[in-house]
Amino acid sequence: MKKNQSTILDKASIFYDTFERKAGTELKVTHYCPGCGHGILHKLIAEALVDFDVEDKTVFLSPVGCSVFAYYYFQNGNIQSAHGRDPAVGTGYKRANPDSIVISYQGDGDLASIGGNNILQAANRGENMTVFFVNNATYGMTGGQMAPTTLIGQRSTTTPRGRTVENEGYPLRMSELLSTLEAPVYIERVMLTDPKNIAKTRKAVRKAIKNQIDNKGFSFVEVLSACPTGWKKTPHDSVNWITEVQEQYFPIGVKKDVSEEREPIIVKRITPKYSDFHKVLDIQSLNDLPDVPKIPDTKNINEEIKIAGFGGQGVLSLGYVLANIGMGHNYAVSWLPSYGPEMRGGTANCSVKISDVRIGSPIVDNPTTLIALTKPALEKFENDVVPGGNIIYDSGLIDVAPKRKDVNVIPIKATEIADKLGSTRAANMVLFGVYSKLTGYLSQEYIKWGIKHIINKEKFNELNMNALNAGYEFGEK
Ligand SMILES: Cc1ncc(C[n+]2csc(CCOP(=O)(O)OP(=O)(O)O)c2C)c(N)n1
Ligand code: SF4
Repeated sequence: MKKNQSTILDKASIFYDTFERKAGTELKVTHYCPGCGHGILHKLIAEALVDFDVEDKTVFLSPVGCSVFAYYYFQNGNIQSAHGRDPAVGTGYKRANPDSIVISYQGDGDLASIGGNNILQAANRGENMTVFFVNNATYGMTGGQMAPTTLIGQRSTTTPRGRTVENEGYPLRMSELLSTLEAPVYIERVMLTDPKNIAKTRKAVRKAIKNQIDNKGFSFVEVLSACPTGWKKTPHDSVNWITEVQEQYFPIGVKKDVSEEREPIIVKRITPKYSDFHKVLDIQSLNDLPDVPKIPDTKNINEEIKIAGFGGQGVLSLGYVLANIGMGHNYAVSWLPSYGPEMRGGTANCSVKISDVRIGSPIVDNPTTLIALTKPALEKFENDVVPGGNIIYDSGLIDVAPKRKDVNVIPIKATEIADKLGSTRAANMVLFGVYSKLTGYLSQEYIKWGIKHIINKEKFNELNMNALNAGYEFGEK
């Protein structure tokens, strides 16, 4: 990236040379209306990022609103969040990448309305990020509806006769509200009206970014910004309206500043090896137990298992036991339960992944093995199984066979077998036995040992072992 300094009257190098907003076009101008404040604020932020030399580690969070297209202009990292969710997305990004610079750029609809709680919680946690809050007293993008910052008496498409206290309440002063919180470091309101105030905005922008570079915590700059289109005014009249009307209710100035006295918060990123996760989290690993059996070498596997049935059939616990035993074999695993609000009897399923490589997402869309314990479960997931995959189903409970011809279909009367062994509840262990025999990558010795320790209920041991053996022997046949 070419470097230039903002003192040179040139476009900051963090901006793309041309903007390809529409395929095949190479525009030199932004999409903002004449007189809109967004463009000026973009420029001030861009220049600060270049001058601080942090453009390569900056992530700009675009909101839903007129500035949604910021990613066409800034050539640093970009994330497009759902409406109002920048503070939550920024929190996640910053915590995973403490050395990055996170810029949350939000309109008043985005920040103070739909995302009101998001910003409040992020500010209250003191996330080390910089928030630019564009207060243009309207929803610009959607055509001028009332925003939480729309002034009393101000007309909008949803308050055609003007906002009233009786109907819509008072406009929200976000800077004042947030400055009552302990955690934020710096909160200032500025306005983009004239060179003097733009210079003040420039200073505030820099300070808010510098605070983040210095790990001081949460900084927030509210910018009174013109929306001539939404306000149905000329650019000139819009600027006058800010100083004559808007600023009366939203006075500019520093609302809170403890940047000098606040000690930097240095977050150390910990990246333990998989095998050390339990130590970091201070939980005991199954494999720390003294009698742990020999663990076979890991193989190249990528198992995606969906186990589905009703609550009470042991669907979730089968997945849980399976994932733990996979983890004991040193595989990366995930277990994602999904169930209705009922304690028993509602639909329940879980997704389990067991892999020799890192797992990006716990969601199983296309299982390599489906274990179905009810007819609705089989019908729901049958078509999702990968070609060549397995469908193991309880044929005592499900009276229709799967229609798929391109998968291995294994019917077993698991519940009936478990009943004969002493309890319906061991049906899940029968199915585990079939699965383990069929796939063959888990050690039987370890499975038996693991089940005892994971379930940890002495009185079920014998039943579970018998059920597991029954399934295993069935699988052999
Ligand atoms: C979940 C969701 N709800 C509603 C919308 C519609 N929507 C798009 S932009 C917007 C308001 C944007 O206003 P503001 O945040 O003030 O930004 P401005 O356009 O004024 O810069 C709304 C409600 C949406 N895109 N997504
Ligand atoms: S509608 Fe308003 S906020 Fe949106 S680009 Fe136009 S002037 Fe700017």
